[in-house]
Amino acid sequence: MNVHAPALANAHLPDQQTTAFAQDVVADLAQHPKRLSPKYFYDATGSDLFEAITRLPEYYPTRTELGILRDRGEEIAAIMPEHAALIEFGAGATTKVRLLLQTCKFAAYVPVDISGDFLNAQADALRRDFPDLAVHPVTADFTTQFKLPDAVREMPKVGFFPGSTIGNFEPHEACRFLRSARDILGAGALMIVGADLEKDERILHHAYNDAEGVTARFNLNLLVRINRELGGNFDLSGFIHRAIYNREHHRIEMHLVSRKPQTVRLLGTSFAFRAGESIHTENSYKYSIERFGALARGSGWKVRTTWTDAAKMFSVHALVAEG
Ligand code: AVI
Repeated sequence: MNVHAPALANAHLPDQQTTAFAQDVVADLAQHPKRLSPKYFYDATGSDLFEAITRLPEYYPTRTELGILRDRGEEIAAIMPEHAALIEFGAGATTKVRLLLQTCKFAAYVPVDISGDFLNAQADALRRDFPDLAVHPVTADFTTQFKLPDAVREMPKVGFFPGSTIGNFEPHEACRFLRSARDILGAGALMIVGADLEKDERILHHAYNDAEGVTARFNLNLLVRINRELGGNFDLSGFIHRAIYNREHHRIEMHLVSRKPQTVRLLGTSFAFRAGESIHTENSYKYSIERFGALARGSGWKVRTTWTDAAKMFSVHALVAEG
């Protein structure tokens, strides 16, 4: 696991989740157009590939968001309540949260993630490095209504959802997630959310069509995973990665496009592909500051402050939960 995509991940699936994976794949490949959920990108290989993506020269979001959190550290610290609990929705690499924990003084940290083993390993490392911080990991799907630990119930709450993972939700899902986060954190809580900004389409194109082909491998790894875990027989050379910017919907779309007519079998079902037919694997929505503000307001939050980098590539929003 890694940076922040893992917010969508459930690597090392227990059996119940393998069944969900199988059901989702069979149902999604039967759709017109065919699709697959981006949450299944993040097996061990997919997580490593995503981490490699975050280091690519073309992929600006990770380093730009880190730069904002670093450069605006004092301003961010200034609006944090005292003795607060920081609740991170999805827990990937701890780079960003470590930065926040260094600049702001939190009493407790609650990382929430579906992968318990991973979470506990991260929690142990944080306890070692921040001995005054109470760390209370919660194993749960952070998009659902999970319960906060009793130990933080009386503390002021600050949510943290970096990485522009919100952009991988459909707008109605993003709204549902923000509403649920507000219900969990309570009125008056703060929430720090990272969101990728709309920008020159060429920059977006290169960020998702990198010269080294790492994003292509990341996308194709979904088929590798289906072959391995669900006994599929996808011919990897029969599909190519395609990422395009959909201007109307303000999103990068990732697809796997069949190079030829072919039939793929998995779990006793056959799926026929026409030449040029695509499997839609991911949307990555890009928000203007105004559209993100509208999303937040429509989901029970008020925008308190928005920070961007000088080139306006990425935004970090501080939201306040309405009563
Ligand atoms: C995790 N998420 C914010 C990434 C994004 O940019 O939407 C996932 C990704 N897909 C391709 N490259 C990176």
